[in-house]
Amino acid sequence: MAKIELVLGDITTLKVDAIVNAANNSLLGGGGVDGAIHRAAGTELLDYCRSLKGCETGQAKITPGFNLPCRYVIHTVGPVWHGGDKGEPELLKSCYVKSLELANQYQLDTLAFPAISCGVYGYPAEQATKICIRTIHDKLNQSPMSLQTVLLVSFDARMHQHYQQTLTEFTTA
Ligand code: AR6
Repeated sequence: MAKIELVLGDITTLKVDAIVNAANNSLLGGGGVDGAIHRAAGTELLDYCRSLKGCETGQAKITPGFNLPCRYVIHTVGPVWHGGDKGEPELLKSCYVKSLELANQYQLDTLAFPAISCGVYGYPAEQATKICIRTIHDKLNQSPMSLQTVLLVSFDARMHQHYQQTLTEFTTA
């Protein structure tokens, strides 16, 4: 049975099969985790991303990791938070589902997610972590998946605490 683990740190340093990027629709880089991934991967990633012609919100596309220690980067585009009644929960869920499906398609063992939409895009952390953990748990249980370990990576202690609380609530419910 695949496991979900929480990590506090920089996702670009992880030696996993793939890391997920919280990108924007252009897939041509930006700030936050997207900027960190492009800086660490090198300009080859940007060149490759140009050929992908962007990505819809809630969808995901895969690229090599180039200079990163991971083999692949799965780029997904989270929703911008507009109060929660503009389809944000469904779109955020879709980011996790599509990323997991790509990982399975590539027969990956280990995948690391940042807190998609929880930075610049303003998704409330408590609500986002619930969607994240529920979706990953259900997906890992529903279908045969190659994935053995899914890491949920937080860049700061506050986000990490949200994940810890949500995971505890989820496993004791
Ligand atoms: N490792 C792990 N997590 C990180 C890292 C890192 N190196 N750096 C930041 N985070 P954000 P979004 C956390 O803003 O909200 C970009 O400009 C961060 O603390 O990166 O989906 C894109 O191009 C937060 O908890 O992504 C888009 O335009 C989480 O990653 C836009 O931001 C997500 O924050 C996407 O916004």
